[in-house]
Amino acid sequence: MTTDLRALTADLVAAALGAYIDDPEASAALRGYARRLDEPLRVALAGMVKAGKSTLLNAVIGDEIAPTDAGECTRVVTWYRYHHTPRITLHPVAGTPRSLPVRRVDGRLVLDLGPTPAEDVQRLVVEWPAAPLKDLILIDTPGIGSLSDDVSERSNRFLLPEDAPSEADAIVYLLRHLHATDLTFLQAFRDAGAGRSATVNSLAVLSRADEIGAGRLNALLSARDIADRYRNNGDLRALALGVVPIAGLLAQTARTLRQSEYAALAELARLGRDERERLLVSADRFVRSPAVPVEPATRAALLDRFGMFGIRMATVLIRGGATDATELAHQLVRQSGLDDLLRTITTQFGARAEHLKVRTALLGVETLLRERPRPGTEVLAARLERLQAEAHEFRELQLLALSRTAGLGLSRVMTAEIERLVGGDGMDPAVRLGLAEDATAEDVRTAALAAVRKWRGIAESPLTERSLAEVCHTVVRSCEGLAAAARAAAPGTTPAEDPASGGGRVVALAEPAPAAGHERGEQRRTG
Ligand SMILES: Nc1nc2c(ncn2[C@@H]2O[C@H](COP(=O)(O)OP(=O)(O)O)[C@@H](O)[C@H]2O)c(=O)[nH]1
Ligand SMILES: [Mg+2]
Repeated sequence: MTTDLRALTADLVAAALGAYIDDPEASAALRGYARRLDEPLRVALAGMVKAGKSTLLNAVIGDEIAPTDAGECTRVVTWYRYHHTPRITLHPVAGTPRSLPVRRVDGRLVLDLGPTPAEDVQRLVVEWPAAPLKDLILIDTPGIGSLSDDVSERSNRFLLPEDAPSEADAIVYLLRHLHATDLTFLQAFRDAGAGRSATVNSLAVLSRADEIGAGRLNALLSARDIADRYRNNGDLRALALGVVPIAGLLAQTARTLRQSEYAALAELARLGRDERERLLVSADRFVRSPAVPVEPATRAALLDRFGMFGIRMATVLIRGGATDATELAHQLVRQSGLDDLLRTITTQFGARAEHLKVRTALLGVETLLRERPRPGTEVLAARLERLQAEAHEFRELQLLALSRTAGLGLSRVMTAEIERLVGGDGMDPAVRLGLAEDATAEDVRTAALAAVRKWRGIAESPLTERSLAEVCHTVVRSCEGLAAAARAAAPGTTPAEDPASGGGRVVALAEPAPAAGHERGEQRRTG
């Protein structure tokens, strides 16, 4: 089904290219949409200045290739894509692209724009042989902040162009405290993709989570509580598919941990508990205290790479049995929240990558047809409309968006179930059906058929309003798809029972929706 949708979309883009072949700008855009369909999903990291975007990007890639903190480069939109050898290319606003040298200082990649001021750079493209980039194109964006600022304007122009779909198919939005600016931006990003295929394709990250508890070991737990509160907050809930806390600096350091750092931390871990705690009272005390078996310069370097929270966590883990650098790195990554984040990215974006890419391409064609109609393009517009209306994946996304924004006017329980069934908690069939992770294909099929009966029963009840019946039909289609896929996955099971034969039970309908404060199924597991 998805392959069909993608092939149909590619055909439509090709047909549009035929119609606009003498319009260089339009045909360049269309060729771009065609190429995008074949490339990995584009995920942009966005958020206010110093939210920790570049640090998180390094953590995901597992290498320090995105510049952090100040510097000209952090004012430029930078793309990270897979290539078997490292390559950096500067694309100026005007003129031909040029290569930049690949140079590291102290393990960190240095992006030097040379004589070109940041204003004149359209984008930097860093191609890197890092496995995670095979599945995702990551885009680091300058901070969003005050609207008058030229840096944030650049991000806005890139992520929210006025006359084309966004260059990013989805965003990971980092925030430290929920700020009005964050909500305004997320709203604009969602509305930029509005129209027929309106959907929610942002994931929020509560970043720098270690700072929440002033370096205490339970900082991540507090962060998780805050993330849960945000997740249930009406405003953010309507704009993001989830809220995941992360200690990005710790994740970055863990993914690039050096043997010498392990050795120094092991030395600190050997100190008595009281002595260690006295040392970790403040950053200043940590670096300056005399008579510590680790040199002050080494301590300062550890502080820079780990932060106080990371040092405390690492020494505790070493004392708890992390006996080498590999094991420590592994445990720190888990503690940082990176595993949870990657899992959420995979379930929310990875499994939907095809739909999100198709959606971008269709939005592009739609904009073009609207802004530059020509004799003969009505046929294309009709084809586009049919595709958007018929593709079930889009109906699911629309339903999810409707539920998250206007609401469905149903009880919490029913709303949560509908969202789950159409993939709001992740696209895994067991998750969608509320089954345990190790559910067999037969379990999935049985549950899917039961859901088909239930929702068809509701749809057909004379008490059900038409708008709700439409919602139910979408849910039924989703469940039929899940049942069919499970049947294909488990050949040799009994022939499918006909879901049409099931007389559904009518359940209580349309309790008034609660104003806010949704309790939703926990979609993450703590590592
Ligand atoms: N304590 C702590 N500091 C962080 C974390 N993530 C980033 N930082 C620091 O915050 C500053 C800004 O980070 P950066 O990634 O450049 O933010 P960006 O402007 O959003 O790209 C840097 O000094 C980072 O070391 C984190 O998880 N914990
Ligand atoms: Mg940055």
